Amino acid sequence: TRVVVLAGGVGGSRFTLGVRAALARAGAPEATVVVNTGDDLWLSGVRLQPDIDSVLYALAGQNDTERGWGRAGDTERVNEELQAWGAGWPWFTLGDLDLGTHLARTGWLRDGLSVTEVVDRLSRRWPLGVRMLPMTDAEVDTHIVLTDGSRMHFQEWWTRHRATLAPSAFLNPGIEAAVPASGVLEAIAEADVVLLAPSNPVVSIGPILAVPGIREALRGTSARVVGVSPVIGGKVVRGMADVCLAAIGVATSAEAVAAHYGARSDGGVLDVWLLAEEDAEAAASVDALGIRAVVAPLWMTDVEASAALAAAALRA
Ligand code: GDP
Ligand code: FO1
Ligand code: CA
Repeated sequence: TRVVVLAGGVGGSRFTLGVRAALARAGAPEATVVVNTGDDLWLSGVRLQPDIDSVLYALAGQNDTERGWGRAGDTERVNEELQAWGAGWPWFTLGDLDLGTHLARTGWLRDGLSVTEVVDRLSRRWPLGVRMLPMTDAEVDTHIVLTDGSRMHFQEWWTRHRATLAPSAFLNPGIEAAVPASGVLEAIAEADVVLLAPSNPVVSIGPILAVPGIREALRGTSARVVGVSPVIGGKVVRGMADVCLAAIGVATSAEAVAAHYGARSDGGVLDVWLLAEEDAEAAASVDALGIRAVVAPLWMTDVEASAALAAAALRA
């Protein structure tokens, strides 16, 4: 089975760990993971790729599982110096080990490597057991437009303001002219299954689908496209995705997110939608959208649970 996963950071990496385990047990080839780069930013002269790094560190077993971002056991000596200089953002921490990644990445970018080549280099240090691709090589950082018309980078809105300022729109400037990273369209076209991780539908999966060509590739592939709900029992499991959903007029329910992605038979991207036992009563209305609803345990509490979820998605 050739598998492609579309993923954001935390939900995306937990799910990808499960996919890796499930495929290894089945003796299937490594999955290709297409990661959101809308969270990326320049800060203190270095390029950060939070979702890429979350997936990288999680697959390498190097992630800080408590915080949900950055490296396990990291220290903040350089960050203290940056703060003393008044550089960077006082509400955004750059860990020492994490900064090593950013410096390596920024150096390679300045040497002229593409983002795809940089992600490939970052993938070589630890055996990840998946092929990781950025969604695009273009810089299309997500910006938030507030209801008063002012605008800020996604990271300022998310990390500094904890998504408490009401958004009116999410923009990825330049994305209309962006192209998918090398290998993305081919992987989708040649896949047997494409999995939409239970990631933030608006700011993680949204930017991936907004790269011209990716939505069309999902619509055209002979693979089954299977999505996993990030909403369980009418709540997002972790984080502030409900604020993002509300801003684009989508209710925080498994059914509404499925409708937002839409049925492939009806101009959308999904063939199958996995929803939690807690949401089983919504299965009939998901089926009515033209999307086959499959009830599964969606809690990714540990790798075993994630692997069971991934196996259910692959069976579906
Ligand atoms: P981020 O980039 O770090 O925000 O992470 P993602 O976009 O990949 O994923 C965030 C989403 O993951 C949130 O909206 C959560 O609802 C979802 N999520 C986190 N843990 C779980 C879980 O155990 N099960 C499911 N179904 N969704 C989860
Ligand atoms: N999130 C925080 O809440 N505070 C931070 O200081 C912070 C630093 C940081 C540094 C590198 C990185 O890759 C991620 C970091 N994050 C931090 C997480 C990140 O801002 C967001 O949670 C994600 O982009 C949303 O997916
Ligand atoms: Ca993210």
